[in-house]
Amino acid sequence: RKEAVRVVVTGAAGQISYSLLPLIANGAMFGPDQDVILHLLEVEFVLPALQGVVMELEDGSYPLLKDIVATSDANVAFKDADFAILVGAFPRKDGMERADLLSKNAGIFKVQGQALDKVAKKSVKVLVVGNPANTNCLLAQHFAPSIPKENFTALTRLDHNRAKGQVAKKLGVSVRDVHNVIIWGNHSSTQYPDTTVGHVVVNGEKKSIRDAVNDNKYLEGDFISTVQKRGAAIIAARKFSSAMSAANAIVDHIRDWVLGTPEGEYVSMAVPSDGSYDIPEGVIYSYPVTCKNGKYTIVQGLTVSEFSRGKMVATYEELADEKKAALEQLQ
Ligand code: NAX
Repeated sequence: RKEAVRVVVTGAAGQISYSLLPLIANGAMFGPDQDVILHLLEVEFVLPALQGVVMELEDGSYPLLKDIVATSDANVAFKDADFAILVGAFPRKDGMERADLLSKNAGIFKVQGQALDKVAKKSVKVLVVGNPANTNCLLAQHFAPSIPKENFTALTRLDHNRAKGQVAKKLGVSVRDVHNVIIWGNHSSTQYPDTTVGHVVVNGEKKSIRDAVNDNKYLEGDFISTVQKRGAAIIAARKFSSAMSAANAIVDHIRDWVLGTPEGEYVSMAVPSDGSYDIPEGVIYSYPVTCKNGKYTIVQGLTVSEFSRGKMVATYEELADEKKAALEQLQ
């Protein structure tokens, strides 16, 4: 049997984790022959509730779940971690200033970055989910200089899956038939869901999404805003933010990163910008990627229209502003 992987989940008693932990324990993330050890991190006053989650995991009788560590100490949680899924973050409260939110989160991701640096495996793969996810990821990376920069990623797969879902619904096809939608930039309302590259396969025939939908006004208007505002629509309907779909997207992100993407298939991951598509280095930016052998590669050479360029730059500028504000909070 392969050695068990140690998977840290922060915010482990929260609502996303409640949907996520059973998926990790049942093999959806790493496959049916990979044992896992869950390291659950929570703030101290939530530890009693976390014990309830631990009991439920024990009662789940998951054959792949080898052990559980539950703690409020980051240096215990991140010890020897192979994967770190950072879900816990300080939530935005009514009337809270943006600077306040950035400052509260900067504190959290500084501590967790330092703990990763100190005690995690140097090969640890990090996925930040807690908002503002891209900038929180940048902070964790900043405070973990001994871990390769490219190991730090943030979640835009939920946005990617939402975009796919909207195209499928519009065309009355399965999401299985929709390929290579792209999310560029920030996991925020400035993200750019791009359908200029993707295609659909309908009745065995391959067509660009543009041709199949045949309504550019929709694809450059309502489609984009529906995806951008989907999170808010779910909060309005459910009174809680998306959790089931977020957990599912987290599994998709890590599974594809580790086990690879199907030939020719692009997925969206927020990763350190490297100058690709003229987005300057130094932010965590969502790009189309393919994955193989545990590594992601940014898809190169796609044609970018003027419309796309404007949106890609706007979401970059928001990330550059967030970075500046977050770094100021730390001084
Ligand atoms: P919950 O409020 O249900 O859970 C968060 C948990 O994190 C709480 O139990 C809290 O005690 C814990 N926590 C807070 N600070 C912590 C710390 N320093 N260390 C460890 N645990 C800590 O939120 P939930 O609905 O689970 O959402 C979690 C985060 O995901 C939020 O920031 C949310 O905005 C973000 N999301 C990001 C998405 C993405 O696509 N990137 C989509 C879903 C979600 O909105």
